[in-house]
Amino acid sequence: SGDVPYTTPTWPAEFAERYRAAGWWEGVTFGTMLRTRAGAHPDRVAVVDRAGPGGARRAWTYAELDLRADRLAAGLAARGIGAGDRVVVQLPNVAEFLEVVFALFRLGALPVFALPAHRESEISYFCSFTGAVAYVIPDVHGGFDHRALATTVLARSPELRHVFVVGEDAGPFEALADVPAEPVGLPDRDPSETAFLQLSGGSTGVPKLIPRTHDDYVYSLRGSAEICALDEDSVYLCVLPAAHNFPLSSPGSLGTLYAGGRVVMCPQPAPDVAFPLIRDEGVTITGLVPPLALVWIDAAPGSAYDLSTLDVLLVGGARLADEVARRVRPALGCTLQQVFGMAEGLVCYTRLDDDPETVVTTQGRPISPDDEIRVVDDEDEDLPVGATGHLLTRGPYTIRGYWNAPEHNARAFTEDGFYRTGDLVRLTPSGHLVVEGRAKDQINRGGEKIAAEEVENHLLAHPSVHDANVVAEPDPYLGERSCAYVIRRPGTEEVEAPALKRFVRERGLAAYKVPDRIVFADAFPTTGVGKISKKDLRAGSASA
Ligand code: J2J
Repeated sequence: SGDVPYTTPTWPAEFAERYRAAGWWEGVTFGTMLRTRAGAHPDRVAVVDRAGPGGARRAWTYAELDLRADRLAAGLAARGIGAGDRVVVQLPNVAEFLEVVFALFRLGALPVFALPAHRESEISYFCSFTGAVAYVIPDVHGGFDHRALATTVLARSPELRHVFVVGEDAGPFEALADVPAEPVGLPDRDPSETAFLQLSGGSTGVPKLIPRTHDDYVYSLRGSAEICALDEDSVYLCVLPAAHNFPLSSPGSLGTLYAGGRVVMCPQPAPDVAFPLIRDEGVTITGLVPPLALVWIDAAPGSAYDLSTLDVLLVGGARLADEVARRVRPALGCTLQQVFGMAEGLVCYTRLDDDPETVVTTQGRPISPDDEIRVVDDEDEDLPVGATGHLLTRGPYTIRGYWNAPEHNARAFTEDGFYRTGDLVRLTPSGHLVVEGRAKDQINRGGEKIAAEEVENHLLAHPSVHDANVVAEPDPYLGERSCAYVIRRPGTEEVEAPALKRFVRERGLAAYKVPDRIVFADAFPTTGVGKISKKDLRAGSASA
């Protein structure tokens, strides 16, 4: 219910008209997208997982997924959940992920996409900030009891009324399997309205939420499906956490459904789980972050599993080293497609017919001819082609503002609506982008984004911490890991690194955000104007 007052800038009318006239925005909602596919090929399999009893295979056809979405939408409506309501969805890679999000899309309720790794700190924030009325969880995942987490979150979130559990034992909550009811007639949604809230990698104290519309996201799915050559025979293996923007849309599970293909949910990224699934399900395409690509490259030669159906491996989320890129085809026998994307919008791909050197050395070019790219200096002045600078972008599927964050929007967007990506890039003469670095205060830990300020705030909550700065440092496997430089508070009990890590974890922060390393210092290096220099910290100069 629209009782949370918020201001979210959207595309000015002249841009919306242009994007419609150009045919980018087709006026198709997610609800209609699934319905038309189910009508065209009801008996084709839409989604497969291994989450049946005892890990049994489940396969739902398009007709089944469509009906399940209708039935779940009816059951949720009967519980008072409706258009505009926010629902935090925290599910692992199971078929119900798609059932839930399509049910919410049909209701016009907004999924808020949480990751399975999120804990009390993140989830409570999502619930309170969005005024979420429901929270959807697995019972136990990766040895962690999400029902216990939900109990805590429920106590802290005044608007939260429902917790739905996917799994065998709902505990004190309602089993999602008991919710579905006879379908009720629901009006199709307005394609220009917000369909869901995606998470920003973020560089601020609290994560920002990204409002994506049916029109803009369905266009990015269509563009992605074309560029990745998806069709009804494509089988996409969803390896990364399903809610993340990359496995959701590049081309991801939703792009695969757009193309009428089959989504296979992979419960874990390890080769001994993923490789048998590739063989057994005839997987043709998948997407990985660089550290996982490296693990697969090392495991594939000599592995017992036939991976010959795999045509395309997308790699993105963090910079892929050229040397690793060169090893993809020899090791896995498939075409590498680099992808440089962001949940805020812009997605670049190398094309399947790009020459091999371009595929190995660039992060691709944008989906849309209407994606506007600017590479600028610190004063927002355009740089010549080939020079490295800040990437600004605007286009038919890049947001014009975060959800309910006016102050932050004023900094994160230019006055004329370009999103400041925080990435440092250069353009090649062919129009491909090369990611050279980052200006935002973030750690990219093997594709998982950590906002330094968020972690610093948790460290600062410790009574023995006077000051804290979190920066990236090189890691041979992850690319980057996080290092916290901490100044102890004089006259307090001398806290050590393990206790400080435990403190942060116990505050309910996702494990991947807990600093990999903590270094105690007496002072931080400063810049000429007396600000703390993260650049010098990264270079290792804190005085101890
Ligand atoms: C270097 N940095 C990259 C790449 C993303 C597809 C693929 C990835 C994401 C994603 C996504 C990179 N090389 N190939 O949403 O649809 C860094 C940049 C970028 C940030 C966005 C998709 N690919 N990055 O990673 O919202 O810094 O989206 O701004 O999680 O990841 O992070 P995120």
